[in-house]
Amino acid sequence: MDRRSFVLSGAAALAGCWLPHRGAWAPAPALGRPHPSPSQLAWQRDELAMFCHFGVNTFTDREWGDGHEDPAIFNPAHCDPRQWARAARAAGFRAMILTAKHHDGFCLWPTATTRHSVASSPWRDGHGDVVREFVDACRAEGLRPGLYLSPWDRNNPAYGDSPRYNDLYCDQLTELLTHYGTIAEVWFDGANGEGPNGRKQTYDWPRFWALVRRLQPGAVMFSDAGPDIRWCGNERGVAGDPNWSTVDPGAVPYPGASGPGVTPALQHGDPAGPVWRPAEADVSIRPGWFYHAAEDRRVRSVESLIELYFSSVGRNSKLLLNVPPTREGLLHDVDVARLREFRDRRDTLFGHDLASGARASWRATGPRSAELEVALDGAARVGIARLEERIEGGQAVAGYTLYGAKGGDWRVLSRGTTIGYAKLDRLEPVMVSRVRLTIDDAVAPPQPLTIRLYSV
Ligand code: FUL
Repeated sequence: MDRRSFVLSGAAALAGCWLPHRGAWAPAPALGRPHPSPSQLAWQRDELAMFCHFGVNTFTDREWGDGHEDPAIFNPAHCDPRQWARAARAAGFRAMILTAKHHDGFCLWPTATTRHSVASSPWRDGHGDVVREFVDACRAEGLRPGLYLSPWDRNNPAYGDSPRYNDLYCDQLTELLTHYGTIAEVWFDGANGEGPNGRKQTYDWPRFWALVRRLQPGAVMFSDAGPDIRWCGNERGVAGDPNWSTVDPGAVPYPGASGPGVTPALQHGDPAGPVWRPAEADVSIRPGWFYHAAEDRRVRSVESLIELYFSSVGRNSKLLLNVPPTREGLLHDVDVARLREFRDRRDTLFGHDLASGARASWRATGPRSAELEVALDGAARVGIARLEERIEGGQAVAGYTLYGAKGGDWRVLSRGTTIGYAKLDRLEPVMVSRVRLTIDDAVAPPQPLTIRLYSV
């Protein structure tokens, strides 16, 4: 057995394997229905993560660098990842992900793999390490750190020379995953463009994934094709409805796969899918991913951020909201203020659960149906419902109806398909003293779930 198949088989035993006949990665078989691993559960419970796109593009005012940038341009005067982390924490975010390398190939840590890095920049006299400051800041503020390492590299001469570049990419992953403590999420972009020589690269995904699994067994890996977390299929922060956390791994076999079935598979998952791979919804607080001064007046409004919360967390997904540092190396005041307002608005909306402590009764009404009735402490005006399945055992609900009553007459408040970790429904505001949730359709016997109710 050569080194590579040894690594692969080791990782397969730990957490999954490559299925050559399907061209897809599958996790180790779990007992019973697909359900989240402890790392996937922790990922989902974060609900909110902040994305930080930072690098040479910040200084060139571009979105995609071409790899010819002079490292001398990277010189943030007041680089302070602690300020980023404080703003994230104050806004209720629980994780943060940094672009350690974007498509331009410039590395934000002093890598031994290339000179195209902070070590060749004037920042901190070439002795700086953004990744180090970033992970330290995350830990100081109680956030779980994640790293984005773009496979597409428009600077490195090895790109397009597939085995050589795959080795180099693995070396970069190894540096990032062995020098900086525990990493919660590794973010793989599916972009696969031409390298400096105009050649295209064939990525060795099974090898990359097995390496991450071996070096950071507790990290979740994100990409179009997981293996742990899938892309939601758009960069607008909108998860599908329905949104199953289970997938058929053959539907999106590798990152960057295209075809008519790919976007629906990413958006909706598959109720019959044998693999647990929940969707992450990434979107930027500004039009671009990188900071551009011209966009200072185009930062999303608090209403828009609340919409994103409903279309991501409220649809069984997780919101990865990009807030890009400026050329100073700080989050802009406008963005910081908006994050704070986002938190305040959520506190106002979700601060008081009218159903908390209420009497609830649950009964199965058939093999795939059930009913939950909640009696409130008197009548209350409700405007939002949050429904939650206990996903530790998997996801079951495929169709539901929520009813409310004040006296004897029940009226429909909302109808939906999937619930999963959380489903948020906006309701026509109405006075109710009792609510009833009927599970009308499910892919497995439904388990007792939770209803939270809020006024507006
Ligand atoms: C995309 C990249 O091309 C964008 O620049 C950005 O990093 C986004 C999150 O992913 O695929």
